[in-house]
Amino acid sequence: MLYRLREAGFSTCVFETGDNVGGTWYWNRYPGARCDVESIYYNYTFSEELLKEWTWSAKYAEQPEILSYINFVADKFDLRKDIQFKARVDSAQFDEEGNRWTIQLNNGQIVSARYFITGVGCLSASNVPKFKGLESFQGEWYHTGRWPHEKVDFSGKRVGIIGTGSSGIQSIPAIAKEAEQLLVFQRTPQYSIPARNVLNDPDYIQQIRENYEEIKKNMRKSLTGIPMEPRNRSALDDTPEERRQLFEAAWEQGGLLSLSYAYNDLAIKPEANETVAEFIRSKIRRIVKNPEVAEKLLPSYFYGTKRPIIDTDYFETYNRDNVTLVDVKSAPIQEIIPAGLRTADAEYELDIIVFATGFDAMTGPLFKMDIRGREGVSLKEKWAEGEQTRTYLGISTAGFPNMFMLTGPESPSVLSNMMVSIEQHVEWVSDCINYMRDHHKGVIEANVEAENAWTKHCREVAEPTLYVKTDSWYMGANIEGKARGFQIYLGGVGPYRQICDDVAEKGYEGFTLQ
Ligand code: N01
Repeated sequence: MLYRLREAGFSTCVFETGDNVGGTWYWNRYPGARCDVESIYYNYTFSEELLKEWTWSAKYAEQPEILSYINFVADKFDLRKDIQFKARVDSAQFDEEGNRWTIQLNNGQIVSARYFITGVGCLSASNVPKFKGLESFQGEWYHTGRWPHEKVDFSGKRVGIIGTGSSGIQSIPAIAKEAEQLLVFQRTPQYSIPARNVLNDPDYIQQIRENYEEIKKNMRKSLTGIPMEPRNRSALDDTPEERRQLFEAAWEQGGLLSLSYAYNDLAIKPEANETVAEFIRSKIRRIVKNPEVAEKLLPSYFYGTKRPIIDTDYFETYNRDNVTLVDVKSAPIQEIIPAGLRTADAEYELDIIVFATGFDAMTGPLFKMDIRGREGVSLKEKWAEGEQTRTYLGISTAGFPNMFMLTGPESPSVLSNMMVSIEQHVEWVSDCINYMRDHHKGVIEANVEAENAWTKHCREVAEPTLYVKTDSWYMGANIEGKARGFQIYLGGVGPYRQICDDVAEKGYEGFTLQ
């Protein structure tokens, strides 16, 4: 966003809480952290030079490599000179007289800007559950999304990890290799399939570079920002043996979409979904040697309705002697005690607790700032009314003129390759601001009718799917007291881009420009 606005001649300043660039990849430094989108697609595409000059070492890049990439981009375009680090935005208020935003930082600085753009991410407000007694714990504790910069030494330690989402499943095999004992406190068993990570072959990278224009086009028009489409066939049209063979091939291939895309109705029909769910359960039963442990690891929600997880040796890790699975669904964690934690039926001594307990997703990062639009109404108040987010295109919201949310709620964001969705929003927002300048306009605001129609459309797209039947962070269900509702646009990255482009082509239909 900074690069584009600067290129267009706007004076732009970025405020960043951290002391360096990287966002997600700056904060999530836990052992085993890596991206679940293939590195060749998890790129910026705005500069050909970048594509030529950077070579990804592996199919799925690890966190340190992605962070180096982001630093490389920041250096190459000299971005840091317009970024203030260690500067958190506490509040942003729209001033209706001057049509400007007043932005207040935690260091007391106050900034006035015509446009206010949030690039706060969807999964940046880490969630440490409010366990009684945490402050009394005498060991060390960490959240995966706020991992320290120094190496955490697990050797010789009894480590407890709470949570088995993507972060837990990535870190459990890595921590198990170091710790003396690892206790995994699992509430909901998860589906996970092998990533099958490999080093990138130089010939393959060359081939990708030569064909990148085509690849980029396909990424942009795809459903998820990854150039793959679901197989156009119902799981129920194949025989059990045909399905087994197909799932087996997908399992061998590994990766984020191979199983989800094996058939086109896995996210819609419960009976179709059950075929893939049972296939993964059969794999878990086969991999985990202790049948009692295997049984506890069997998931039962609809596959794919939480972010599919890909792993390296996750289920195999339960065959290690130093790893114990503790079911905290049947006996929930009751409190943290000085020596460890207590569940409903036992006490566990721990030196280190790792919270892999996720995030207050989508709205959490926005609500950490006190954002106030017309008449001093806060975003939090606005979205509390009617108990759901309301946006126009997931980019803007009525009553908050000249504010844009990159990958905001009700855009495809986390259901896609974030790089593609981020770039699409950046292009759209910078084109819009350019348009405003070229047409001598100073204020743009979403109309309430357009916003209501978009929000309704988002719900209508999600409603017939199985996503809405699972308690997940997509639904806001992981945060106590948070309103339930599917917070992401499910219509797909390509169709969504078309909708946004059409709005722009029609002179920003659904917005009022003054
Ligand atoms: O968080 P999660 P995450 N007692 O919310 C458990 C992205 N990501 O950080 O399911 C006990 O998925 C909770 O249990 P339950 C990706 O989009 C990407 O792992 O609520 N347990 C669950 O097991 C992902 O989806 C990568 O019953 C409690 C876990 O904590 C998103 O980030 C890597 C609990 C939280 O899982 C979030 O993933 C990592 C309690 N009180 C993350 N509270 C990539 O590969 C929560 N839990 C790019």
